[in-house]
Amino acid sequence: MTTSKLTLISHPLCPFVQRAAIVLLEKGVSFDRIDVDLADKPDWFLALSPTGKVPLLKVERADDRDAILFESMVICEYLEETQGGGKLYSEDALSRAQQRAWIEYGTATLAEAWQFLNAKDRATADAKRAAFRNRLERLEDVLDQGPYFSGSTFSMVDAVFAPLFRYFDLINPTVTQMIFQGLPRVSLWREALALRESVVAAVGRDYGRRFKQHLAEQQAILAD
Ligand SMILES: N[C@@H](CCC(=O)N[C@@H](CS)C(=O)NCC(=O)O)C(=O)O
Repeated sequence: MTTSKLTLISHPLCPFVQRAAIVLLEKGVSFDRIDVDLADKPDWFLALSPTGKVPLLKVERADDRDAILFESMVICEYLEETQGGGKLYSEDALSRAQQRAWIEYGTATLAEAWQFLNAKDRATADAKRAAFRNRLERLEDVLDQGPYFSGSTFSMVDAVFAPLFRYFDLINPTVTQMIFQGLPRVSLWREALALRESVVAAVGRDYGRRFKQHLAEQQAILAD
C-alpha cells in the first residue's frame, strides 16, 4: 500500500471522475479534489492532461517526482493495485476478465444513456432510449442474486455503472419507470448502488441541481 498524497482533478458532473472517487472512497483513501472548468480549461490543466479530459490523478511521491495518471479505468486499476481496503476485482482470472468486459460494456452503455438524456428531439430520444433499454435487457440476463453485479461484494463494475444509474434518479420518474420496467434485477441493482455510501459521497450536494441545469442548457427535451 502506498502513502503518496493523491489529488483527483475533477469536474462536478463527470461520470468518469465518479468512478475514481468511488474507488478512493471504497478504499478509505484520503484525497484532495480539484474541480476544473471544462468550458474554460486552465493552462495548468492543459499542461498536465494529454487528452484535455478529466479525471486526472496526481500522485505526489516522496522523492518529489509527481506523477499524473489519466483515463478513469487506468486510475481505478492503479488504486486497486496500490491501496488497501476491499478488493474490487475478483481473485479469479476468468471472473476478473469478465468484470473487465462488463466495464467496457458499461462505458458503451453510458454513451447510449448520455445521448438519450441530452436528446433535443423526440426521434433521437426514442432511438437512444431503445438502444439503452436493449443494453439493460442484456444486463438483466447476466445479473444473478445481487445486490451488486458480482453478488454480495461491491466491485469495479459497480463503480462504473453507479454514475450512469444516478441520472435516472434525477429525471422525470415516469420516464425512468418506463425504461426500467420489467427489469427487476437491474432495478434492484440500481437501488442498491444509489444507497452505497461511496456512491452517495462521490458527488457534491449540488449535483442534482447542476445536472438539471446542464439539461436545460442543452435544451434537452428531458429538461424540466
Ligand atoms: N476515456 C476517458 C473519458 C473522460 C471524459 O470524457 N471526460 C470528460 C468529462 S466527463 C472531459 O473531460 N471532457 C472534456 C473535453 O472533452 O474537452 C476516461 O475514462 O477518463
